[in-house]
Amino acid sequence: MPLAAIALGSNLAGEHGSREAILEGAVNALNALGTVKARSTWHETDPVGYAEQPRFLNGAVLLQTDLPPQELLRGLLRVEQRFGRDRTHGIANGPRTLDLDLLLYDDLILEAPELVLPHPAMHTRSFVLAPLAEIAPDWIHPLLRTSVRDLFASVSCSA
Ligand code: PH2
Ligand code: MG
Ligand code: MG
Repeated sequence: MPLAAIALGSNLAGEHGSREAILEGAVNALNALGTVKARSTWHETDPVGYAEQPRFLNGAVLLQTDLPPQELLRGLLRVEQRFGRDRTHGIANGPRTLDLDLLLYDDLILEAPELVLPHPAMHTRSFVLAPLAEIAPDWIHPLLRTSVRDLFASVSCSA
């Protein structure tokens, strides 16, 4: 069965609880889309890009799933909505209760309008690679032909 790597992030507590409660709830909700095979610890991170926003709690999970990638993506968007994600207001890349990004899906390379795999920014972001390296250090990025461990080492050096 296919294995997907998913990044989680939250920097807005609210009616759905603290950032940690939201991420824990999201991990539980992911079990409706497949089986969570591994999960990282939560990492407190400074916002990257748009900087005038609260710090993030970031993590990663590995999900074994029967869903094809686009259906999995739709499932992730539904989980984001359930935890109060509102994409109709606010700043792009601004504060959010929950962000779920599909990073990798087996060794699939895909460029569809709604989904690009591997996630085009994953190899540049230590807030993605640090948790992912805890649970999938040997996963080879299918375009860069480099392990997650080595990608993380590269961004750590340049940071
Ligand atoms: N997500 C972003 C933009 N910047 N910074 C951190 N530290 N963590 C994130 O999850 C994050 C970010 C867009 O999705
Ligand atoms: Mg994101
Ligand atoms: Mg996202």
